[in-house]
Amino acid sequence: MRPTTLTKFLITRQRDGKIDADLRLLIETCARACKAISIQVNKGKLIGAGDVLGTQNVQNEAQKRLDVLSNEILIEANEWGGSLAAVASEEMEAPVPIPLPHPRGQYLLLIDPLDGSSNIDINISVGSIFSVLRCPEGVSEPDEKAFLQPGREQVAAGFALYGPSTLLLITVGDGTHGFMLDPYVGSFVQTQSDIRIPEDTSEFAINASNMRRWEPPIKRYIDECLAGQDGVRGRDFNMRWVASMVADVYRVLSRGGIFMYPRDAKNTEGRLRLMYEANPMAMIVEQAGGAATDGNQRILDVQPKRLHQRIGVVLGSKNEVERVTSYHAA
Ligand code: AFP
Repeated sequence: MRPTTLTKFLITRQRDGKIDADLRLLIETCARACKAISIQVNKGKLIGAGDVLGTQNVQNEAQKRLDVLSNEILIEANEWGGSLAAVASEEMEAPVPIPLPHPRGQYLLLIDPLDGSSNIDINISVGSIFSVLRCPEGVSEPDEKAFLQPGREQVAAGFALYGPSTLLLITVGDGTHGFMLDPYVGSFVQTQSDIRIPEDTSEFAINASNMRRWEPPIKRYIDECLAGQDGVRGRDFNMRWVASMVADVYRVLSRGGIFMYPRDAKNTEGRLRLMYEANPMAMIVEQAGGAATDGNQRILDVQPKRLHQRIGVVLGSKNEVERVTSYHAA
């Protein structure tokens, strides 16, 4: 049987009434932009992808050429289609309403155009993350306030992973599905259907250099993992940390695991951004049978206060996330 392409996958969901034509076009446009970004990622030092440009983003982080290029590619790809009312990005302080003469649509797009920037110049996988919300009724000039919706309001979420293969993981609310770019044809072909994250795991992902800053429940959980079979867990654990959320989350989707970037004494809100990192990843993980909290509460229930606010993240295999959450409640 011929493989299912992303277009066929989306047309099928449109026919089933799960998505409308505007959302289908929006997802396809993001996927096409990710193909273009993938090509730039692969050019690496040939285009100075990791060169610092001397500018800073709203997070006061030095912008690299690929950060800016990826943002431009995603913005330009999405501004003329008519699906969107506005776009918000990690790389831009304020949301950008779709400019006239382009028609505006009913959706809001939030992007982390290049996740894992610290890995660009060492040739380690990076990615792009996107989240889709509905523009509130009657809002003709969407500003930051229009975007401040809890993650449970997302109608779609996805990320691209620019690794040995270029992958696209998406959900429109009926499971999480994986696609791989066939570079010979130029299409995303479905390779994973209705991904299920194992509820148990013996693999954790955390930046252990922050250990001295962790809150007690996190310290307790990691100490127990490190104690292995000699401790209360009765089994040994493995550790991974890529420093690209997209790569760590894809590993969790593929074989289970728990990914943690908790708030700590230095990053008291957390390091990861709620609106365009934690929320889309939380939807993707929950749709695959996993769980995602900030240590205390479900990430998708958090009411955002600011577009670029940060949050602690504990996500992945359901039983392990619930254990960490129970330690916070103890
Ligand atoms: P950059 O895009 O600035 O490299 O940040 C990546 C990220 O937001 C997320 O993808 C990683 O999991 C996390 O930060 C890595 O943070 P550390 O560099 O502190 O380990």
